[in-house]
Amino acid sequence: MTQETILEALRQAILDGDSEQTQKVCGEAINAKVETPAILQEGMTKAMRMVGAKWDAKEFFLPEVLAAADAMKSAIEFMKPHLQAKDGGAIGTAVIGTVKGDVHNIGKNLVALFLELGGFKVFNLGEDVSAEKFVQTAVENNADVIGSSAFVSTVATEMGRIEDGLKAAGIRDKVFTMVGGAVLDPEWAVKIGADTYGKDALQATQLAQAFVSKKKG
Ligand code: B12
Repeated sequence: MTQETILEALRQAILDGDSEQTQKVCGEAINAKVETPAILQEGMTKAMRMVGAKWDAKEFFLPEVLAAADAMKSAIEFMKPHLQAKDGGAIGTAVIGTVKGDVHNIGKNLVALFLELGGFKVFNLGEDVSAEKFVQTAVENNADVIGSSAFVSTVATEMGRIEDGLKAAGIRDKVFTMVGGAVLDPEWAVKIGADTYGKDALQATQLAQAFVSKKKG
């Protein structure tokens, strides 16, 4: 099987919401020495984008989306031990979560995984996380980067509360704040005073890496 055939099979397994088949194809991709960035980007991430498009086009409904989300979770679990974070210890500490009132976690978990692969120690706070929890975790762990994710526009205001909380804690100038999620855009980051908007997990990781390398000189 060619690399493209394997990646196509992986996307199909996720779209079918078939967790067992998803893990089987991930195993085949590893055995066939498909590069892990291709598995993550062209296989897993692209599949979930297709799920999003099918949802928007009303071709997929709740059961299909939930099954695909489960398959994606099984792919992340399967891939974790096969991924090697950069050698030489963590390059920085990142705190990431989905804001209060929002339960979407697929995109956020991909960003967490990519940050880990990019050399960060990651505190993944999960979903429905208050601004206070983001700030407290950042203070306690001397974080370099805070990434907040929102997919429902009405709750994205919680991201502005993270900015306020960081200022109140006196650490706003020590951390790099990134926001992301399907319904946001770069203007939102400007509006709430975040340092950047990240369009995907790869860009988020590159921005975070650029910040820490500048900070640590
Ligand atoms: C899957 C899904 C669900 C699943 C979530 C399962 C899960 N475990 O996450 C379920 C079915 C539970 C769900 C529920 C709801 N959903 Co929904 N959902 C989606 C869907 C179809 C796909 C989202 C997704 O996972 N995409 C795949 C990921 C991989 O791609 P991505 O989102 O682009 O993520 C990348 C980037 O955004 C970025 N990124 C993500 N986070 C971060 C963070 C940082 C810091 C950075 C830098 C980057 C970054 O990197 C990611 C990886 O590359 C979208 C539609 C869409 N087109 O996106 C709607 C969507 C997000 N949902 C929507 C809504 C309205 C809801 C509900 C309110 C529905 C309802 N009426 O009950 C509830 C929300 C409940 C709540 N309080 O949270 C709306 C939001 C609309 C809006 N403007 O607010 C959308 C856009 C659908 C629509 N067109 O109406 N949903």
